[in-house]
Amino acid sequence: MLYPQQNDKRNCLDLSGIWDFQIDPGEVGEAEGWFNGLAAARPMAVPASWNDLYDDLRDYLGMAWYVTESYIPAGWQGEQVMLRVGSANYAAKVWINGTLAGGHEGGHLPFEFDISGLVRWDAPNTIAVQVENHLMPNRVPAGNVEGGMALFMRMFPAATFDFYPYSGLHRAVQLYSRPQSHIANVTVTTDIDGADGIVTVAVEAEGAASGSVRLGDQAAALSFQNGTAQARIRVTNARLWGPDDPYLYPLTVTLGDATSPTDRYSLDVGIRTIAVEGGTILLNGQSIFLKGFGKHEDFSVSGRGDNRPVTVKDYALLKWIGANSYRTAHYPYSEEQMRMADREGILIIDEIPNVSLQFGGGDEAVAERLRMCKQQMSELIARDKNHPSVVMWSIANEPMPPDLMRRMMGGGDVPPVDPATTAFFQELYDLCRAADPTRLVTLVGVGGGPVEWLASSDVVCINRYYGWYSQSGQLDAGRAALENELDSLYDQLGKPIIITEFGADTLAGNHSHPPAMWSEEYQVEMLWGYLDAAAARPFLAGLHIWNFADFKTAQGIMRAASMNHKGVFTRDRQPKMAAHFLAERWNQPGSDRPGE
Ligand code: GCB
Repeated sequence: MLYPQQNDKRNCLDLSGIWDFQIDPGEVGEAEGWFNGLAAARPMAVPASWNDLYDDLRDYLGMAWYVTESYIPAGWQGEQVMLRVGSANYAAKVWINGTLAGGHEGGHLPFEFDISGLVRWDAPNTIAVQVENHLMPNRVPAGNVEGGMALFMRMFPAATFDFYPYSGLHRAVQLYSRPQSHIANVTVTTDIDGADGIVTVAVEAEGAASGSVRLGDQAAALSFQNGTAQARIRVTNARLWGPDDPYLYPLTVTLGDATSPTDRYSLDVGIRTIAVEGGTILLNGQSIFLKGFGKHEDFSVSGRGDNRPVTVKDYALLKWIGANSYRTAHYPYSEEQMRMADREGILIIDEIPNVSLQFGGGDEAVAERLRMCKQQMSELIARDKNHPSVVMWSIANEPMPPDLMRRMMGGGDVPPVDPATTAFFQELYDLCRAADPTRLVTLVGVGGGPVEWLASSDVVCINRYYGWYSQSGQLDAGRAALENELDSLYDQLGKPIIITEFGADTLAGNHSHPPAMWSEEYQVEMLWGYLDAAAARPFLAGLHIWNFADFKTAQGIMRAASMNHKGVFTRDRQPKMAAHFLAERWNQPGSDRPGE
């Protein structure tokens, strides 16, 4: 799905602003025609989570309605008029002037409808979106899961994941127009041949016979058959995209001939390759070490709503601290963030919200979860496939085998995991490789989780909390256990390893000598131990600290003040002591790969 854009053939109208809003706990709105207008509306910001804007909404996750009105410019008559929602968490339905346009499930990916047949030209159009975010065991991510870790964590609301289940229209709602004969899809892949870059552009179009592609100062013709065409452009002495030089070539696809084009679409192309060789990740054929964080889209007041000042600030802080990458834990981030990553040279591990998956509830329930995982994975690849920053797809974060507690305790032989669970993930690995053979695929494994689930990964990604959840308060013992496990994992799998999470809850301003848990000193010491352990192991291909910034969680005994405090920055983006230490270390070239 193409990101809407304004040019001489296409128009966009961003509906961000203050909408009418009303909760519908009895779920009567559809029968009562709330899509025509709300009887007891209060103002609501779009984009934003609704939870932190009114006292009574903090833990409200049920159904709610958003309504606004907009004229559609007269100049769009005769064009295809689309309505696009950037993110509605979790399920949504859209009405235009009282008629249902469509619905969508899954909280963090865009969806759009052709509403040409539903619009009025002589009066404002009523646009209504119904959103609900019930926590349910078969959703992805799941909530209200009985037993297991949920029993132990006792979170309120009952999320089965460690971040607040923010609800609402989290990204912009836009109207846009495109010509009847239009570019429907563009897929760009890049390769390197000696000093040259090879850029392949596959285009899907409706109602077009011919067109062209321009990349920088080169052009190639497109000739459509059954709606598809392809061009291949060789860029001599290509300037390759990477963290040190995130160079982007401007690409424009045009339909029709150059003198009277019918449609146009532009995007930026980074020429780069990503691959794995033994224990090393290769970006453009050169070894690269991923330094960075697991993040969240989270900020006070706006919740999970797209917050552009915070986006810009976060990228500035990533640069300041010397990071070159992050993982979109634990769901797809906004398209604006992916565009920033392209521009700033930040490598992305792009994850679907398949977090803390469990296999309970019977075969039908598991099949339903797999269906949702596949849908979200396909939609994510379709959305992000053209971003050079995205180097790896993550199909899951910390899925949980039924015997996880026993595995975590260790000791004794662990029986092999149920092969049906391995097959579940194999379907997702296969889906990614079929949809996008140009990127790496991973599954982010929990401590004690089955090695079988990691075996199909291109890069072994593991979350480890030695020195925090285990060996609590004992950094030396934690480090020894970490080193043992790293060596044994590499022996077994022979693939590059990224520790995608490690960290310690740290209350800013809390100091202790010698270092004790929750103090700034303990966080620094712990992170240092992991950085040193990795530096001594050439097969360690990256370190992502958990987390970039403190973030809100549900309430529970494990989370002081409903926050996860493992940030290296506070929630309002002020540095803890660890941030200064990291900035010094990560900004030294080669500091984490001695000898390179
Ligand atoms: C994890 C999860 C992450 C949590 C983190 C923690 O393993 O992947 O979502 O926030 O641990 O701090 O407990």
